[in-house]
Amino acid sequence: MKYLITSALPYVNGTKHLGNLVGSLLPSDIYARFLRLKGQNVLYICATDEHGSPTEVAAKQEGITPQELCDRQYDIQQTMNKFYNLSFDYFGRSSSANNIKLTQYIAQKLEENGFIEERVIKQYFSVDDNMFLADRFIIGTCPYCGNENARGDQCEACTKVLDATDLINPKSAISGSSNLELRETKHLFLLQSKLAQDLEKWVNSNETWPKLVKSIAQKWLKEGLQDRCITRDLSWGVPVNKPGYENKVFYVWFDAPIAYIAATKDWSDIDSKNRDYLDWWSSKSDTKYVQFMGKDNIPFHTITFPATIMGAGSEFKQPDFIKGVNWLNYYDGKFSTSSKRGIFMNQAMDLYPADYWRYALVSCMPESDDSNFTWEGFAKAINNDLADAYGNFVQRISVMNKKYFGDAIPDGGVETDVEKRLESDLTKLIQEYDENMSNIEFRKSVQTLYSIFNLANAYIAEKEPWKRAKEGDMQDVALTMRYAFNMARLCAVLSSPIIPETSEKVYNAFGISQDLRKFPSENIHEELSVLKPGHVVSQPEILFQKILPERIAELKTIFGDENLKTANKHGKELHI
Ligand code: B3M
Ligand code: ZN
Repeated sequence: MKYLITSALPYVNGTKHLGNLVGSLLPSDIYARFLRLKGQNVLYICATDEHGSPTEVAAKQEGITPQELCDRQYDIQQTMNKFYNLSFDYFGRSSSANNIKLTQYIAQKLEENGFIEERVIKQYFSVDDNMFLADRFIIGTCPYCGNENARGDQCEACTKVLDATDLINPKSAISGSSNLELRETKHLFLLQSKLAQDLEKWVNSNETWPKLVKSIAQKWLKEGLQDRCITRDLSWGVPVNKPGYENKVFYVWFDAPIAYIAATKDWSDIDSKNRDYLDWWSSKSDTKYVQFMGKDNIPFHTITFPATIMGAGSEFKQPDFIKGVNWLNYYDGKFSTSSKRGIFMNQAMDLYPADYWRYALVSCMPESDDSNFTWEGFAKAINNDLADAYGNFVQRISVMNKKYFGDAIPDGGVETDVEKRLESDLTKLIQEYDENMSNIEFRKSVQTLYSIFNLANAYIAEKEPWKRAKEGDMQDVALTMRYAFNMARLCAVLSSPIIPETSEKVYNAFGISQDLRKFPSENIHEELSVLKPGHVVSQPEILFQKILPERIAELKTIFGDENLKTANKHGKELHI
């Protein structure tokens, strides 16, 4: 069996915030790294999501072409991917030639199979902007609550879902012009209603999906599947391959998930390694396909994309597991790209190393419910878990060993009950960690990891090598040091999916070669004697710097804090 992993594709509309990182990019990376550590065959794919009216409008506002905007944003995203150590096998673009071809191919299959219908609808055309406006680009007065700035798809004040035609005094959000005309325009509709039964069967057959994911999918099914308009009057997007549709493109949510497949094809096309994307994507392949995303993306991945694949003839894989993540809030208010609230991936880059963010974000990952990012929580994760428990352990044993034995791991000593207990405690914890990681429950995984760090410290505390040294029992000190370094190796290996850069530092300082960087076997006794007497070790740099109270106060002034609570009450994320 092999694993195909995809992360929801980041939009190119502005810089991503930590909520985007925690929702899909980070968990997918951790899972990919964990599986590789276990020796699994993994293909980890992502891409930028480039199409849609927000891109077209943003480019227009900047006076550049959508292509130029996407090129720039792609580079920015790649810089961030590199900084945060996101280990994609391939990071593509939804605007790639392969995606255009594949999207058109799938649309054609849908049509051949009778799942596409042409319908004429009425839509606002902005005469001054010279374009049809997507619902969210129309603002006006909400007919329900009187909010004068309601958007055509939803009123933020009363949260009612709207049609643009519901708005009183509608105007263009782009130019402010109220010179709007309701014009007739024809579009292609995906007949999801015809697929409802098959979809329901498929959703219900997936017994291992997380509750959140299944309940969102079932809610949509229960409300009755609407046929979906899959084309738009825009010029930036995948051209519609049908006469009469020359000025239209496919809707961004139609082509974006297809880009998972197309990016895999891009990857297989890169060199002459004889790869075939269908080895991973064919519905007949032995791939286990796992998707990662924020909760707002769940309907598209459990209903509309699966419907697309089914209607087109089911030649491609459907996901086996969908990891949906709730909202990460910033002091109880939403992170938001559009309202520039919270911490952005590029700001975070300038503040702390990637591993600080990775670890702290997993510690507050909104897995079972929405959760909060606070600077206090961030500092606690770094100070307690990383600096005190892990970093300090690694430093202490290096310093002690140097003092008592020089540059190499010492020989001597006989195992005592303390070592036996360490082995059995560690065996249990590693099993628990393996289980949590395999079940894609990362918050629990990090708690287990912290227990493993603590176990290492407790071992040293119990053995008191400094006392034994004073008493002249250097044999036992040697034994303790040997166990401690082996414990440190295991800490580095086990934590590597979460904090890979730190593991690299420990590997380098302790001379841990590639073949010793694998997930431990069940024989923990053996695992604790991998680094043998005579193995040369050096002292690593300080692994983590503590975050002091003054600094927390400073960060709270820069980024805001709980005062945001009230200000953000209506601050709903704009999902464009
Ligand atoms: N770009 C939404 C998002 O970034 C969207 C995901 C597409 S996945 C095919 O939240
Ligand atoms: Zn309203």
